[in-house]
Amino acid sequence: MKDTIAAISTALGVGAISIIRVSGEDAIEIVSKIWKGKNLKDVPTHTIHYGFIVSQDKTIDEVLLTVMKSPKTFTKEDIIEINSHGGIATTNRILELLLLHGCRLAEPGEFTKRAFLNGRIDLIEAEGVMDLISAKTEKSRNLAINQMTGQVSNLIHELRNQLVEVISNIEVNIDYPEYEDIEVVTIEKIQKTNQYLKAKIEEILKKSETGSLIKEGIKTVIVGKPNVGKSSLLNRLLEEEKAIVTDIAGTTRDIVEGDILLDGILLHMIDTAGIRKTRDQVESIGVKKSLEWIKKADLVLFVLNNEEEMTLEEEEILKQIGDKPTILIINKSDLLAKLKLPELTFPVVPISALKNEGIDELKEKIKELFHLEEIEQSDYTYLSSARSISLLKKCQNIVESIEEGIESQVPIDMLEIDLKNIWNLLGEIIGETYTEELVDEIFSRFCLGK
Ligand SMILES: Nc1nc2c(ncn2[C@@H]2O[C@H](COP(=O)(O)OP(=O)(O)O)[C@@H](O)[C@H]2O)c(=O)[nH]1
Ligand SMILES: [Mg+2]
Repeated sequence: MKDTIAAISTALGVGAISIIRVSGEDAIEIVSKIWKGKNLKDVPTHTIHYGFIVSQDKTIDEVLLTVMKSPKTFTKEDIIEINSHGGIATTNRILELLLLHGCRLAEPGEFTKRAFLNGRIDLIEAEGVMDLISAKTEKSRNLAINQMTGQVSNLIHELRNQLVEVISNIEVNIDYPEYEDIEVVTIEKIQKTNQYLKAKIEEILKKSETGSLIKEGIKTVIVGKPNVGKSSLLNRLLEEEKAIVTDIAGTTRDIVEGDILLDGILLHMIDTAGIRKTRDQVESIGVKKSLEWIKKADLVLFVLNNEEEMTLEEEEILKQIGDKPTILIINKSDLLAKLKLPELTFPVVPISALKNEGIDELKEKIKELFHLEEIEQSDYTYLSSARSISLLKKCQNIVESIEEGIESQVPIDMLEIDLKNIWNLLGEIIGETYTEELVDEIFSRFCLGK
């Protein structure tokens, strides 16, 4: 980790300002080689300076330079940020000069990775940084900022604090086995802590579903046979002419996608019609393909045509949807009804995409299905990464086995092993213990320069 790294931290393109970031032991020394202005070694930390980036006495750019000296910096290393003029040529030239004088090009997320490895932030907070950058909605921004600033980590710390207490109690018990009543007291303590863990973990996991919803949005597929009005519906939902509506069956060729916000939650919609490629398949609904899409979705909008009877393909798909959240949309309700619905448990919403009727009712039904109105405005402390959720689920399993263990009078030192396992798994969530592969995997998903 001795390398001094450099990267462009702003989006590369034409813009007023670019920021090139340098971090590492030699940051000040390397930047000094291409800098004309105050001596950077002498300036106080966290100060900003006016000067020039130069190469062999030629001026490359007029810049402002921020000097942040170790250890109170994002990476805990010396950091210099060069605010240059924007634009591809200048920005790249400055980066090039830095690399020429001894910097290494940073890997994606390497600044944040150093912040983590140097103990400045934990793994949940690092994931929060990434989520904040990729947040598309106000709700997901809220979620990310709470994660980044440690509120979510605190949930884990609280659980661990309870564990420490009971584990140390067991240690005492093992050290002084001659006090018989200590054993009874210890079992009681374990039981109490375990009940606490059980309730808390359950609560966090339940809330985490909301967290994923806020973070990932609802992936929605619009399925149905050609000409039922899928593209028309998507247009209505998007309130723009994005999907091309046509009265020749199956002529929508492209996968048409679009996002809308429902109560601040992103609904990402895909008109699956574009997946049918060959002309002779036009009349078929593509049972297999549709089911593949349905499998990947969080929500299925199944569109039927009010003025036609159901086809075998449609019945087949409905049979196989299972418990996937689904809304049956009876479109063309402005026309004479010929459709006969079999007994079904799915909610049904009649609409007319043509006349723009029933669209609000559909939105309401979606909100109801995902309990969107129940998402609390004030509390955005949710565990939201798949990684941490799966670790917490492992904790939940162990908690259950401890519960059984107490009942079947398993020796205390066996219970202690389980408690310590929970402690370790919780440690993995915040990144107290980690493998190199995991860390590489997490940070490789970051942007360059972050
Ligand atoms: N009468 C009526 N026609 C509709 C309605 N929705 C769509 N259509 C018409 O049905 C045809 C097929 O619509 P389209 O959205 O392209 O269907 P898709 O093949 O499922 O994407 C077009 O001519 C639309 O104008 C509706 O609610 N009522
Ligand atoms: Mg279409």
